[in-house]
Amino acid sequence: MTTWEGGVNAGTGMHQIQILTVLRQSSAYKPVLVVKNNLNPCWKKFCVPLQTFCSSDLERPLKVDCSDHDSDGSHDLIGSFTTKVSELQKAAQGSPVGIDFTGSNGDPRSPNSLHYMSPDGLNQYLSALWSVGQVVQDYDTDKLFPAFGFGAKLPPDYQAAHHEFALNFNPTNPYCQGIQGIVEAYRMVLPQLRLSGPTNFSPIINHVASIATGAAQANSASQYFVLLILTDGEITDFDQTRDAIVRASRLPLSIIIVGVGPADFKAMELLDGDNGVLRSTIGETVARDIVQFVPYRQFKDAPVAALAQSVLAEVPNQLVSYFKMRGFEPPTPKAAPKS
Ligand SMILES: [Ca+2]
Ligand SMILES: [Ca+2]
Ligand SMILES: [Mg+2]
Repeated sequence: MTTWEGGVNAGTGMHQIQILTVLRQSSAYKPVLVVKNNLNPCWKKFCVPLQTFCSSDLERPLKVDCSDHDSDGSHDLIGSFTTKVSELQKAAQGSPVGIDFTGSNGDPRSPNSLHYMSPDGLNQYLSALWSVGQVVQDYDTDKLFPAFGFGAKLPPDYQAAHHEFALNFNPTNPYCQGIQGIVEAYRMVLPQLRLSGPTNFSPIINHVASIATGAAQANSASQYFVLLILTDGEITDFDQTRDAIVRASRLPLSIIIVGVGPADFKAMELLDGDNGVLRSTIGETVARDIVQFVPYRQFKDAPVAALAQSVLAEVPNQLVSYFKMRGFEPPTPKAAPKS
């Protein structure tokens, strides 16, 4: 609401100012947030059912007005903007998670599969997701994670493999509540999937990159995305993936790749770029390193702190390098109120 400060007749002390925010629903205005007698309002969170908010249409244009409230009803418009729920969802994007459901992981019904569910309700993917997810979750404020699978054929027709499907089978709202929510979605859909191939990373990277592009164009330093990919590491589209990473290296984005199982992770180490700068297929180098690779098997029986250290070994520096590249001050954590 940057328009607010310049627009309001602030500081005259002539009258008490009320700020009224309204949302337009069809032709009717309905005040949803009111902050009284405050020139520097802090809006409270509010909940409205999607049906009321936008008739459950995520693409429906919404107009948000901010007005100075006058008791005679002639509210003065201070500023406004239009948006839609799909945009708001992007703005609120948590850390996206991608899970590898390709055939190289083994048939989930076979005990050799990385997706084989043991009688205690766990498998290698879930163990890795739980452990790494706890680490990442602590850094996410709203704990809403859009979760995707890739490389499986889906019901009802089981035709082509999908390279990015909502893990909860709800493409309009792929968000899961916490790591627990991702685990629940995983358990629900796993028996319905047919593992397939090829093993493509680039579609999900490009999707998250497009969201990060939108955030970067907003020209504010407030948003940074961390894409978490869990995979057995046997990538098919290595060239498209490195091209996607080189393109994404100018965006507010980091990628943490967690290697599940015992596979050869050479390709993942190349993407990580610790032993040599990653280049695109035409030889362009990354603008900055945005990938961290974590071989989960090395941390399976280690203390959580060791895993956390590895998972977060590079992200803080990657974040700082982004803000430096853009000439922004990195966001500093709010100081705790002095007691
Ligand atoms: Ca790296
Ligand atoms: Ca690394
Ligand atoms: Mg595979």
